[in-house]
Amino acid sequence: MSALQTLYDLRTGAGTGDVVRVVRTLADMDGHFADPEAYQAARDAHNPVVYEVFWSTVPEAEGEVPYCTTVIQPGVVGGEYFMTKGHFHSKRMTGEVYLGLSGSGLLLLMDEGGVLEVVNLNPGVAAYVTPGWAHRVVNVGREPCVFFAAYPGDAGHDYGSIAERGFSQVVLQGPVGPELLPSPRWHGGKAKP
Ligand code: PAN
Ligand code: ZN
Repeated sequence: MSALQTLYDLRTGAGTGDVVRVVRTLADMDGHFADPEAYQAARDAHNPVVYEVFWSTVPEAEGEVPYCTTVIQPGVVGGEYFMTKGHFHSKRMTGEVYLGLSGSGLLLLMDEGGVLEVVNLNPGVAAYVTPGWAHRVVNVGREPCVFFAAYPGDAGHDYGSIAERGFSQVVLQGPVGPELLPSPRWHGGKAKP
């Protein structure tokens, strides 16, 4: 046995030690935002970092429990908040635990039929991702949104169906706060009212 250890800064989410940093910029998120023109303009202008993941080096294998922190920057594209890509687990009946560390996020949970549930992922909130449900976090605050996650090593990440259809609802900046609206890609219409 070799003891893996990571030191996480609980405010910034940055990890050191046995950790791999993965950066997702806007260019890595083609097709994920509801407004293609706004997306292209922001990507071509300055291609900001949307989120980073500080992944443990725990193997992605049965019996293992990989973990990571995710740091989502504040920002919007066409009024839609920065967010993670989101995914189903390839091995559908595997769950996950998220723990909010800093900032304010919305955890979107969606079943295969598009039924959506929302959890406020604030600091201290341990949110359970039920097996079979896709999951995405949206940063609805003005500071980076930071959370910790741990999941079964054989879960696998299925990004394909989300890249194809997205989630059934999008989270847009409204006059008094975040608003959930039907996604144009699920419902064949416009996201903006
Ligand atoms: C998380 C996510 C992490 C990044 O560790 O992988 O927050 O989000 P995306 O994977 O959607 O880009 C997790 O849910 N792992 O299973
Ligand atoms: Zn997951």
